[in-house]
Amino acid sequence: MFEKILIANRGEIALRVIRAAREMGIQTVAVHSTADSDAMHVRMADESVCIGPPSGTDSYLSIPAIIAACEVTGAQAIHPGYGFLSENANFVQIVEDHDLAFIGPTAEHIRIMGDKITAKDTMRNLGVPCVPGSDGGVPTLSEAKKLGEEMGYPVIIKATAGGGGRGMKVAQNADEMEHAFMTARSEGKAAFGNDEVYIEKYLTTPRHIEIQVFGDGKGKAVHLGERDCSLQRRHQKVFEEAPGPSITPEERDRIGKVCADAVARIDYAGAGTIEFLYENGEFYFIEMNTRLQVEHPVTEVIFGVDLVREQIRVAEGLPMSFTQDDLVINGHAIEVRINAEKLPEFSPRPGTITQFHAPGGLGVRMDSALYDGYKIPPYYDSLIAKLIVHGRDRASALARLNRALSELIVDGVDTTVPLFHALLQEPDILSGEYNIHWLEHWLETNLQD
Ligand code: MV4
Repeated sequence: MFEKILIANRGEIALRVIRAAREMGIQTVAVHSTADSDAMHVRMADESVCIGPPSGTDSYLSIPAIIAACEVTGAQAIHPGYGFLSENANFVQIVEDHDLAFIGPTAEHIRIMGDKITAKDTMRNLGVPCVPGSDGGVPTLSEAKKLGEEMGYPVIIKATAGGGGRGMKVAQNADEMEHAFMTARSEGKAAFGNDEVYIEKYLTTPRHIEIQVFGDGKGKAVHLGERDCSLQRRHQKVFEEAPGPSITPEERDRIGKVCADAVARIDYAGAGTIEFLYENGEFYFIEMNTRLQVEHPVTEVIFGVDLVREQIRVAEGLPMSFTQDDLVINGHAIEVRINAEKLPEFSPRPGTITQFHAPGGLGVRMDSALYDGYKIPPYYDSLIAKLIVHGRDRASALARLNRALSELIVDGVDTTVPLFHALLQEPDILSGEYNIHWLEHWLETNLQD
């Protein structure tokens, strides 16, 4: 059993892990940059270690500094949170080489899913439905053009090292192929040092539906349904909900079982998310994320489970504390991401919080590291709070979101809160009829002066 764990992260997700650890009687070590000396995660942890200057590269991404912090404090395991080192296979290898435990999947699983061609090939072989496209990499423009003719346009060219929307180009017709192919390649090369690309049929109006899976690393796995994360701007999610308003219980059971079986067969350990595009009643695998995700709370509240506690248990070699039959959905949950950003450009607005009041009451959860007088540093992500509401059905959750937003006070910086007040007036949001393009289109017609 772990007596002490180190959290290699900051902000609300560091608090999330500290809270789970404390409930398990595990001591916590926070790490922080010099810009985060007064941060809430430092105050809330049992101990803290300064690991470097403000830049994330020199602090939260510094592998030697984090390993040294474990050695100095005697922490036995590392929880990476999301972002930073959470999907860095090399880091996981180094952690294990130092006889420390990584609270997450193996380096090998992270590596497989980090390469999108290998991930897709692995998932297809495990029986997961994928977007039709090239089998593996497409090395030349002439092969790309041949595939375009065979598959029919539009197609999308994706960098194998990409993900989250980077190194992706759509070709609407044969004339656009050369430019799309070359651009995806050079973006892949520039951003990830890998110019390998693959091609898929381009789905024009899908929803983004992701399945939460959880494995014990020993051949057992479960699914915890889906989240609909279609409301995104520039590949940043802004509003997520569970269950997905377009998914039936039969569809959930079917795709959920496919996903749980797939990760069970590879002995996957811990939390994972299998991302799909969903169009005309069909699921098409695109990527797998081998981490706890920002939006995990909507799943936690409808299933009544603590995913971080389960991650820690599995990393200790314990079994999961539930079986598939124990996992029953209760109601509906919505998360909105409150960013310190100025609308309509969503430009980051670091600064001092002059007044903060978190909403509360039945069915309201606020995951945030804010406090009165907190100074949001300019060096990191602009997410400052996640407001999660839970209701007996979708309509109650929407009403509760409206009520909670009206209680919330964040003064001193601009935030994305006005966006959510506006979205709650939209018939398509109230009815759940949106796809991956809805928000960008709405922002163009409603927010640009
Ligand atoms: C696609 C697609 C349409 N067809 N693949 C964007 C991020 C990356 N995770 C995959 N992405 C997409 N892949 C095929 N074959 C459309 C997108 C996409 C998207 C996906 C999910 C949520 C928002 C999106 C916004 C634009 C494009």
